[in-house]
Amino acid sequence: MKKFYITTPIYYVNARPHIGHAYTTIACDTIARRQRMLGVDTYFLTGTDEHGQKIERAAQAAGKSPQQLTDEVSAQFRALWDRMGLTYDDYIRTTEERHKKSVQQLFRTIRDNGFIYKGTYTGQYCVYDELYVDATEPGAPCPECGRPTETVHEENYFFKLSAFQDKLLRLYNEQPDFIRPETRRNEVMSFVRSGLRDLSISRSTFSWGIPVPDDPKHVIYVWLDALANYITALGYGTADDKLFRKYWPADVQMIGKEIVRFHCVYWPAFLMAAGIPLPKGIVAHGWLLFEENKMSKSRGNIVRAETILDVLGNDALRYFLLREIVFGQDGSFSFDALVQRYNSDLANGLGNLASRTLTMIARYRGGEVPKPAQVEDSIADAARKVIAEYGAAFDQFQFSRALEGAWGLVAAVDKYIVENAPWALDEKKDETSRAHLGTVLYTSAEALRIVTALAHPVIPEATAKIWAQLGLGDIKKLSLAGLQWGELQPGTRLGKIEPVFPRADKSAIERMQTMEEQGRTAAGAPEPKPVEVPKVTAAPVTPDGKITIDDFAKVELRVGQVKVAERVPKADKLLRLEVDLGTEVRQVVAGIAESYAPETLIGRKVVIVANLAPRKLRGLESNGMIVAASPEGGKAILAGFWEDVPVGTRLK
Ligand code: ME8
Repeated sequence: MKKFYITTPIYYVNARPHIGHAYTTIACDTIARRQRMLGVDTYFLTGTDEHGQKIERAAQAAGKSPQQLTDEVSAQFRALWDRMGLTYDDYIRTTEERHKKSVQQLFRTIRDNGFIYKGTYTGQYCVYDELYVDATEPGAPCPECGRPTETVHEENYFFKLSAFQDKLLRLYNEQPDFIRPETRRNEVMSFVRSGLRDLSISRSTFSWGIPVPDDPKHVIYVWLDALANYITALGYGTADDKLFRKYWPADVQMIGKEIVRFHCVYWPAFLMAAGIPLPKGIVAHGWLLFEENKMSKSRGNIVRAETILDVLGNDALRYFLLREIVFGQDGSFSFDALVQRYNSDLANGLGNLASRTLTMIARYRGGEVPKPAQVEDSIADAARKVIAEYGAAFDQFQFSRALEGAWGLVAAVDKYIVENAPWALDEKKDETSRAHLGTVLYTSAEALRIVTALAHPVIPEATAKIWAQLGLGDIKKLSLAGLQWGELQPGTRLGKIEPVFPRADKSAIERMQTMEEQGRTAAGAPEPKPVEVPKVTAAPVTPDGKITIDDFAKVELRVGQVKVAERVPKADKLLRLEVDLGTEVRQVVAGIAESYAPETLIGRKVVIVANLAPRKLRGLESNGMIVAASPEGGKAILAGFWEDVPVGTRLK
């Protein structure tokens, strides 16, 4: 039996899931479902990435232990995937014992094969991307995210990445499908051609990670730890490795485009060094944008899947993401577009075709599929073409094209029904009209069956209902392998007819927008944090992790006086302030609305981080940050002075 192994990235647990994560996971789920329907022995893996400095710091900031934070957020991801009915076969957490042991085994194997040595790393590191950055300047911006890098000076274990430059280039040349799409492949090839340096693969200045075997002062670099999940989940390097032997190498490893380098350079190099076969292909999709930016927890411009599930349901989210976005490219999300697509393709499209076809069979033929007098070649040929092209497009990850084709058939049948006017045929009562009516009803029902079967991996809930309404029983039993025109048996008795996609009105958009606004400001939400201690951690560090006085001096703290304070509409926690700094009046957006009524702040002297890069919160530009104590679980308390102090005075 053919096997198929598909993986998603494992998601960081520093914030809750959003529809960007759902996008990758839904795409993989859809592919996995289709493979299973084709009779292929399929294994689908997802999970969470729980180690590293970024998670350790997120836990600190949340006043939790790293384990506590990771347990909570990993469970949130999993609960959401379960609510969405995602059919993953295993959910790996990198803090699990099985993973740790297996990663250590991988490390040992690479070391025994001579690709690991000890050295000293001095250079820049981006904690946000957990990336060693090729820059010499302390605080140099990360080339990936633009955040200031931190200087790391540590004794580390190094991986001989430089030994793999030629082998990797050979791989990309000999196996062009190793990286898809082509644009990503070209980027990776030029990166590798420009030369590969050895890679530090351990850290020793924090402890939230997997200890290096035989040298537990070091923890394994989080990307080596994380990438290994794809094989540790299968039991690699343990006594029980039957899944590894059965399913590895992976057939498809799906990722977002920002983590291509890790998956297409480091990952195959680690595997080559360990003598493990390489995955057949890494597939990188584009970004989901919201309000013109990449949707991301750090920007705070996220949309939660739960909102869409509550208002329009699971299938609406799945269909929208796969139909609207050209896979591989960036695509914008908006509630307007979601509702429009839902109404046009699901409510008025498939939903309407199902209800009119089934209702007519119920009304004109007592709920029994009639025998057609002839095969309607125009529709049958169109259906055959769709079946062939749908599979081919799917295999190329062109979900949007596949669905467009299938919905082309929906439109063709709609037109066919209108042109043949079954309601008029029913009125005529003569034998020819009766036979013709049988043909029209059968043809419509058979086309509906085919679209339903093809669309099942994408919109599993509604298609299961339509399938049962067509009298075909449990769609899970359907094999896609032999799907062809004419299999619908005349005489099949329909099931109970119920609408599957009720039309959404304008209020759906408003409801979702309001839910998102509330969700963003609700407890536990990753509210953009205008109230926090200055990010001195982002400044360069000395070898023992302390910053120098020069580094602290980079943070410009000044006394300001609040001139204007008002609530930000629909944001429970935010206030918009105008703060006089002596030389200018600045707009600052601060998350202190729960602690202070706006009117109590007018005239108050506060501490402002004056040289913070501007950022937007709820569309308002915030030029600086107000300093406050943020007690765990409590409300923010503004820093202030007992004595009077002139506006604009610098704190140092
Ligand atoms: O990078 N648009 O985890 P992560 C599309 N732990 N996809 C998006 C997206 C968006 N706006 N935002 C997130 C990590 N994603 C590492 C991976 S793998 C060994 C370790 C999806 O939580 C997309 O798949 O930052 C992206 O690659 C992934 O989530 C990043 O999730």
